[in-house]
Amino acid sequence: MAFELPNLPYAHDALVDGGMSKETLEYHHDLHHKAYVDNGNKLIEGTEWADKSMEDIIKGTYNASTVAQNGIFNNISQLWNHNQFWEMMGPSGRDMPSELEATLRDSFGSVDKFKEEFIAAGVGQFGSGWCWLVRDDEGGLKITKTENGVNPLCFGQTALLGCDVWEHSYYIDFRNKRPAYLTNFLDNLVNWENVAMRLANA
Ligand code: MN3
Repeated sequence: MAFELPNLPYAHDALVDGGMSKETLEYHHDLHHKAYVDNGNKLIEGTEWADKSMEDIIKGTYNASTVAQNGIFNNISQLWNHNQFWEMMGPSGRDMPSELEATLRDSFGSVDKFKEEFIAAGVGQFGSGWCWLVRDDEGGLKITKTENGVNPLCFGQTALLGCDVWEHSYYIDFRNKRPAYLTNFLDNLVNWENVAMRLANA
């Protein structure tokens, strides 16, 4: 069965107050994300992956040795990444649940330290990719960065929060200022309730 482009969980202009424009979401969701869906569907058609879950495809094609498998990985992992990304954001003005705040304090020393490390990972990712807050298989929280479409599923980790640092994610609103985009993401865009829910379900 073919994968579908999910609707955004909010209106295209819902994040404007949080610093992400309607134009960014129109390009990023309606065009970039859709292209991953369309290309991914085309590439898996008639292959062993045609009726597999996104998760199985991502784990099964990560670091594969053929160009065809790499193409499937790139598109299906980016499809999955963006499905998570929209859910991880929301209209601004919502507080971090206190349990999550306590967990971040225990893991990183303080919420500010967590933010510093997350931003440093995103800034330090050379070229296209993502930075993540993950829960590893031993239950610890850590911050990682990945290139291109690679994501925490590839390493058996649970994605709690991820930020897209491909230029298409920030060039309309922040031009070349990736650090400002990352700071704004954490301060004004993250849906912390979604992060807390992912942690509770991990
Ligand atoms: Mn993107």
